[in-house]
Amino acid sequence: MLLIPAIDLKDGQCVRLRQGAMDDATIFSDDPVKVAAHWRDQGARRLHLVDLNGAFAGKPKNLAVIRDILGEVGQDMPVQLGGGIRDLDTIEAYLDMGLSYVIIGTAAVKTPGFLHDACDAFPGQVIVGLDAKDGMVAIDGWAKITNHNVIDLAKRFEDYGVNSVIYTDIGRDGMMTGVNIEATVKLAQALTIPVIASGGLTNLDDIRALCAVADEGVEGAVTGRAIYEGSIDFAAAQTLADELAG
Ligand code: AMZ
Repeated sequence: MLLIPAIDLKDGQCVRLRQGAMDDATIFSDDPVKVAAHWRDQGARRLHLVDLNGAFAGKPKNLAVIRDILGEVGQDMPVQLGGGIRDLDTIEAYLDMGLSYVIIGTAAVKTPGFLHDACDAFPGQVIVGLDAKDGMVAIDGWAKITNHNVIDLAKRFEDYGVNSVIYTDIGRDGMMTGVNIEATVKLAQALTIPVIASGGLTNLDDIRALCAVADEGVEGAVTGRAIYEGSIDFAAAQTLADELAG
């Protein structure tokens, strides 16, 4: 079980939102490069980046700091990034900068042909981000809820050759109310590709619950507020996950 620390970028700073609301941001650091190095030093084996301004704008908005983060840690661990990725040139530019995986959310829903092309052009490097409220997929920085069901969409995308799906329960994101294990497992069971859980991870009980369903196809979990507020010690949590897997 891969525990993936998140750095959500808003105006160049490392923040956490609650349920995706931009006007409810807690600033954790104005030096995201230092934060990335910290998680590397804590033993992270992958890093999750979100360009929040980019997700709302539909194009990259935190390029300078993303470039700096990749320069600092891109050689040490794979980095995945989502937010505002809508065309092949942007993907290519990010991968050239040292990014390992792109996360595509809105564009996967609005222009599935683009997702298909991206999977063909960059095999193994495209992750789909499906962010859902009550099982329905949200787009455009979660400002819009579509009438697409998560499982139906994910099943369509797995045939394109996407690497994995990151499933975020928006209602739990940043709320410290626990991971939605049931919905995550249901999705993983419906798919042949791995699912990464996101949203709500709070304490070691979440880690234990996730490890118990790893065999269903739950490959990892993104953690944000818990590691910044200290309800989880990142290194201890990854160690526990490794012990439970071993
Ligand atoms: O918190 C939010 N409002 C938010 C967020 N964290 N909105 C989008 N995102 C993330 C998704 C995914 O990783 O979880 O941005 C990525 C998708 O971006 P896009 O631009 O492809 O929909």
